[in-house]
Amino acid sequence: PDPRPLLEAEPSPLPFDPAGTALVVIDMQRDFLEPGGFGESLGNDVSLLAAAVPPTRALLAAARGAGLLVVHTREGHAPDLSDAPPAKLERGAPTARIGEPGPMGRILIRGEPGHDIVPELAPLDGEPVIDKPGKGAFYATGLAALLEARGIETLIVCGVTTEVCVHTTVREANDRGYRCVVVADACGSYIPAFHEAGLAMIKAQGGIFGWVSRSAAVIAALG
Ligand code: TIU
Repeated sequence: PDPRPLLEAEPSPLPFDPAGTALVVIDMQRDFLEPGGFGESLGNDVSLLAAAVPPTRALLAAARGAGLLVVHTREGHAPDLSDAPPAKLERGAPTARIGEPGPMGRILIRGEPGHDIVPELAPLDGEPVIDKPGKGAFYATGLAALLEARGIETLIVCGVTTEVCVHTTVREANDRGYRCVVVADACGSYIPAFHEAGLAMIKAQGGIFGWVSRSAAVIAALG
């Protein structure tokens, strides 16, 4: 029999090997979570994302305690916008555009306060932070090389937003051969119906893109 412990998940439990698993925390940035940032500038109620913070804190503590690789991502662009395609820049109302000034600095620009990860979930020294110009964490980043070098085969994925950057990253990862377990209560969306649908899509059809679990189940498997 398989000696590995099982992680409770849908559509099925999966064998869990901490040495080959990374926690990937997607875009828990002030621009998305705090009033005055990019998310709010798009007309969103940013308080909807706050519920994901405590479960993510708990996941981080458990993953660090178990010695898992912890990877953080941030969506953003170089100050000269050279890594932002026109098709991305031209969208949004004039005040909501990437690179425009906002209350937390230029919107989604590296080095600006709004681009930072929220203080409650700050990366520890030595934890990789992947800066990404796209919605997915693999496009135009060093994530694939980093995971390969560490022998990672399973990703525990959480963050914001469920149907945008979490989904895109999970789809990219699934095609690259990673088992992806999305932590439902540690994800969030400005659009609750999209959060629910996003999770349902991942685990449908026998887990077509991956698995869906809860922070308590992941923490139990790590304990
Ligand atoms: N990180 C992420 O999901 N970026 C977005 O722009 N999400 C939205 O839902 N707008």
